[in-house]
Amino acid sequence: MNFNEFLKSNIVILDGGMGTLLQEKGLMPGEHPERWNLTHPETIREIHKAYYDSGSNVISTNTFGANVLNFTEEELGNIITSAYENALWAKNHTTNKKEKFIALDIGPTGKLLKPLGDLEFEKAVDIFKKTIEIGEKLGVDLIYIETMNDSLETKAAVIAAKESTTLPIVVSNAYGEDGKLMTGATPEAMVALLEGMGVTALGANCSLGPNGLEKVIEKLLECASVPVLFKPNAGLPKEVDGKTLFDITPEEFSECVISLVKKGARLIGGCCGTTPTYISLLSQKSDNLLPLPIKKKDFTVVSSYTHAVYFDQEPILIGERINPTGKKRFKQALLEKDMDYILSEGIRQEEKGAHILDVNVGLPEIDETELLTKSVTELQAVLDLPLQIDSSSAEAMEKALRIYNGKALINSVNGKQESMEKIFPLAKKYGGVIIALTLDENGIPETSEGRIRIAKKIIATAEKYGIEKKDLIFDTLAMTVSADQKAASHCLDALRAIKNDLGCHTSLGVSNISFGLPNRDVINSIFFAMALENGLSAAIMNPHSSEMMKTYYAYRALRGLDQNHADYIERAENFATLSAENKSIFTGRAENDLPPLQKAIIKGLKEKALELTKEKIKEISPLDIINQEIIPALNHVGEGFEKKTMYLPQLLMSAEAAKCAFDVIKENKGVNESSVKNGKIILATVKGDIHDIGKNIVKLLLENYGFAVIDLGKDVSPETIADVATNEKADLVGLSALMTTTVPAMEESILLLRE
Ligand code: THG
Repeated sequence: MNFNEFLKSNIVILDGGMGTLLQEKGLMPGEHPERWNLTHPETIREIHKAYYDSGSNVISTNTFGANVLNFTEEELGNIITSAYENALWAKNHTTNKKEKFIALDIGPTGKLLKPLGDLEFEKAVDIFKKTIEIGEKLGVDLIYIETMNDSLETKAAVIAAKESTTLPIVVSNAYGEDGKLMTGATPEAMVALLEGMGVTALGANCSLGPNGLEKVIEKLLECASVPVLFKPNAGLPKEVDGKTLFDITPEEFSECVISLVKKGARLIGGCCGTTPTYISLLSQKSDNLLPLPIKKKDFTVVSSYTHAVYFDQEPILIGERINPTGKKRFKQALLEKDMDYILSEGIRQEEKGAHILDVNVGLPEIDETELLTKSVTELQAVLDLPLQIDSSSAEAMEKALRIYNGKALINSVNGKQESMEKIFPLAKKYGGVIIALTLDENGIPETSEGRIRIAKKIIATAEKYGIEKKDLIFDTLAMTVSADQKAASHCLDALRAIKNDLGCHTSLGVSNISFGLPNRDVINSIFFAMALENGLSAAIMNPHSSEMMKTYYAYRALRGLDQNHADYIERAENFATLSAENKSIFTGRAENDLPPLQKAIIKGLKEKALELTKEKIKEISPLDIINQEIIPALNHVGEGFEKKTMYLPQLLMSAEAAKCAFDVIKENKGVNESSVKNGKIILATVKGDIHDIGKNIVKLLLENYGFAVIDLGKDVSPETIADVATNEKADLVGLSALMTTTVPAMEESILLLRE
């Protein structure tokens, strides 16, 4: 039986922790656990066998950090080969008579991807590919991508797997105390992204222990249509007498995990700190349980790197402003690659209440692929709305969908064979909800019947590509009424029919309806209301139009979508002043009361921060800029981070923008370095660990707050740390590590420092 068949009707028992067991067997601080596949094969075999013996159906190879960042390609081949052989030995020697599988284990690279860190997306894909290709050739049964704490890196790993194998892909993320990934994704966002890419199963591992992850698993079960995995730690690691201990007993552990199996979790096991005893109890307790059926959910959902947007509850506003049509200034910005202009256009629409942003940067004279990719990346660095990628170039569309951090809206496919052949494979590979225009080789049918016929054809063709109806949103084409009196009626009739008869979601480029007429806002907003009444799910519109926003809030109030009319009442006072063409956030104070430089830093706009600092430095002293602008802005972001209204990516982008401001100040000879230094701090990732994300973030922030930071890098020996700390007379030493196996190296460094 293959893994997919087994998964269909069974609760799947995974294995438990590897690292903690290796420490007990003598893995030294700083030693790579993966190397033990070669140097201590018997130990690895015995651990795998112990897990199979205790009832595991799936064991994961000892390859968590087996990638080209940690090992040379030659070493890597040997390590993965022996890791597989060790797993296979255990499979052949266990007393366990159940179905058994071997998963190729893939852990995170330990680096942050651009723009947050310095790892290129495609480089990350290549790193994962090298490992997966070796595993695939050896004959593993599935790919297990685990402990991923960033959505973009997760996506890179899944792309690598999809491009190197047809094996089942199981993905597990590490969620924090706030129920989100380190870089901000909610469980709903991860389900959207991963299901969009067609993974076999998804879930959560590591982190806080079983109870801390309960809510995450419940959320995953609520929105996922694929089996859900649960593989928590035995609590959090503690260092006692040179031993790493975990505080949750096998009894408590299995009780919690089993309670979630009863709610629908299908693949269960343990992570750090769990042993064969834990797995044995899990296995026994699940033996007499029947798996709950996996229920298909019918959600139409897109996501950003932080959150999912569902199309079922409320009308969705898609901002239309990132589009050169009819906008001279925007065209100029595209030609000059003026990213700040494009980003500001995005931020302003977000502030006006758009839920999704359409991104169209197509001009005949530019390299659209390059500019679209760049725009998508940079927009996602400064705002967290899902994007609708709008391009007629298949190449640009593919590149943008590939690096998009989430599940995108795709604008658009139509009923032409050529269009469907181009777009559907992209949506299948990268995920996405597709806007489908009801036109084909014969143009736009006049009647609503004609448009519905095309919609049916699109649904049927999509199905052949494995794309479900729920991932299509139909656009029945708003054409200007100034050219055809009946244009609005035909469009709305078709819209209503598609919503009611085909049960599909709908979208319109509302503002098209008024091209060529005066006072377009009036026509647009009334048409918007008519469309909403006829079943419009989403509108591509101008969020700066007060008429449109009034219509939106009034519609929600009238249709009972606005509890106690709270949103309507909150804005009612301002409806008069919601001017159509508001001032730029940088010149006026239309948006809020923050000064421009602070705002630029908070929003993470580097160029803007640089420019504004250059201007400011002519007016006030460098120290005043730091104290009155930069530090308050950083504090603002820091508070948002604490309150969980802002996430790591925003914090990092702000820190980068602040750095740009500091660079200007440093260049200005008025300040000497020491006048802004608060103290000297040494940072290092401890021996044996290459995961330096945390360290790098702390460094950036400390530098911005005026500390002198000496960064010793990663995989640093206790001796080096102690030497530099003494020689440099440091005020403080900061140590970082990710893996449980490096906890002892942390302790060793601290002991030597104390000495
Ligand atoms: N369906 C889908 N996608 C679409 C459309 C659609 N994308 C493009 C368009 N139609 C929706 N977007 C816009 C963007 C701008 C305008 C109208 C629709 C617009 N611009 C003013 C002009 O051209 O005169 C310029 C405004 C300004 O200068 O500020 O009206 O139907 N799937």
